[in-house]
Amino acid sequence: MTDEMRGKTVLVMGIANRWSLAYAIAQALAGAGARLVLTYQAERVKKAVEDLGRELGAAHVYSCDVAQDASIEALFAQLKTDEPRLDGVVHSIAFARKEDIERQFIGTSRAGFLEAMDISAYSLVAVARAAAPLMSEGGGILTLSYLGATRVVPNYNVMGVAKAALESAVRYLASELGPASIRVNAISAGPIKTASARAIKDFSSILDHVAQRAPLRRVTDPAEVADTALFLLSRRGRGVTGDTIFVDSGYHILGV
Ligand code: 0WD
Repeated sequence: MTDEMRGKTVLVMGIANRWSLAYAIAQALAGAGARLVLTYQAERVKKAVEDLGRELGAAHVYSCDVAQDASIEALFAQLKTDEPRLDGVVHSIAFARKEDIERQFIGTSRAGFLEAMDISAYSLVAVARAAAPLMSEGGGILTLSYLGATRVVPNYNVMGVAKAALESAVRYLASELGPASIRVNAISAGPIKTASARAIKDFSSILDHVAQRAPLRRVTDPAEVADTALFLLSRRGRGVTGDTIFVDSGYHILGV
């Protein structure tokens, strides 16, 4: 346990349950002394996230549906009163319609494409815009991506296109927010069994494949993602912005 985040306040968006990557990141941040503010998407997960918030010693737990501008506005209006200074934001949110990731990519519906882009990529832009004025002493914004952004991964489909947009948004945001000392980065995590991942057809065969082929010969542990998140959000990551860092047992370096 360190205290590199002592005195820092971090907003963590995207905990749905104990298996969420955002939960592992929140644990690492709390362990390093950060003050946490958590958000949950909807009533469905409210109680679970409030319970996890208590466990983590979070200062506040609010609702925020990033598909709704009014919900983002309400969250940041509340934060302005409760936590006038933010030092970090974790955006660990993605969504694609099941039918759109199950069928061939060429069959993606217009509405499904837009919805995946809206929630999985545009929401980072909306959240960064709302958070930046509260990051008066600079800080870090972090999102989560996946190899499917730049390579074809079976059944990832429209989500891969959304992750490509997300990684590009990271670069544009980093360029614009850099002068305010706000760094924006992504972690491209290897496949990890979470609720979102289970929605991807044949996900367990992807896990087996990675465990057999990745240079480290194992799948990614959420704690490894969390430690890199801590690095990026702390002073130790102060020279890194606009980047996508792979935490995937090295799988992405392989050709065949
Ligand atoms: O293998 C994996 N699990 C990987 C995940 C590998 C690489 C990247 N990622 C990414 C995901 O694409 C996502 O961006 O990590 C991020 C977190 O995903 P997760 O931890 O794997 O999955 P999960 O625990 O399901 O968290 C994603 C959450 C949603 O959970 P549910 O299960 O309820 O859909 O994103 C949130 C929601 O809590 N979310 C929203 N939050 C606010 N507003 C919205 C929304 N409209 N939609 C989804």
